[in-house]
Amino acid sequence: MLTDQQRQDLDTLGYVVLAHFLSAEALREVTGRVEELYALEGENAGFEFRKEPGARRLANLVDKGGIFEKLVAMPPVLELVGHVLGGDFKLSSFNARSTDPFCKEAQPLHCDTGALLDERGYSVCNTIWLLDDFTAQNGATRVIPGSQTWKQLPQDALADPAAKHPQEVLLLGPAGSVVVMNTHAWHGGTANLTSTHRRALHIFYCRNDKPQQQYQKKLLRPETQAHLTPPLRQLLALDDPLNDQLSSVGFGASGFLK
Ligand SMILES: O=C(O)CCC(=O)C(=O)O
Repeated sequence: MLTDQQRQDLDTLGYVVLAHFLSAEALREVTGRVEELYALEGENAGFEFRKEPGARRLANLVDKGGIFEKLVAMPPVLELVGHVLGGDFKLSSFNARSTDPFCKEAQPLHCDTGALLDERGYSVCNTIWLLDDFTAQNGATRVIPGSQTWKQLPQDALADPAAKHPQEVLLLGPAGSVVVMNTHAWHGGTANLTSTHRRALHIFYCRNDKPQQQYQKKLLRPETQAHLTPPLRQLLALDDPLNDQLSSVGFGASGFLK
């Protein structure tokens, strides 16, 4: 059950931090699989979505391990996402992002998929799963609290969206925590001043009337699709004709944002 404080934080700040959400064992399993995938995929890692200078990326994670199928459908997280998006949402994409050691560049502030609050309300909500402690030195995500209501994109409002912003707050917390964030709020990764990677998962949800950032039906192998439970098929919009129409056109037949 959502607490009043969580509701209020999502409504006013735009985010909630669930500290130590994953057990130590689950965190080890997830981190182990993520490192295995970085090693296996090598130069190709992230190709289903995009590559990014200064960071390692993985994409299409529902297809890459049973542990990830569990993470997309965690009831306490879905309840918080549902508070932002209403009852009517689906998985948009599932990625990993790991800021490189000594990566000097902060990401520009952005809203996910460039989406603005519309007449139906909010349409995008991301969840950031901390696989390492997020500290003030290692590239923690920054967010401008309250900016989810501004109906303006940072690239249109700021001379330099990559510059430090006077209202920015760093999302800090121990490994195993999850941040649920209304990603109409301006946010982005920051520079990593340390000698180790800063690793995270991004499980991203969107309202059902929007295209998926990664078209699950196209990206998931048939053998993965065959064993998914009906609730998971629904969350991934595998049997939703509206999603087929939106996602194959919205982000291209290959299923990822160009
Ligand atoms: O990994 C992070 O700290 C945030 C990344 C992000 O916002 C993005 O890649 O769109």
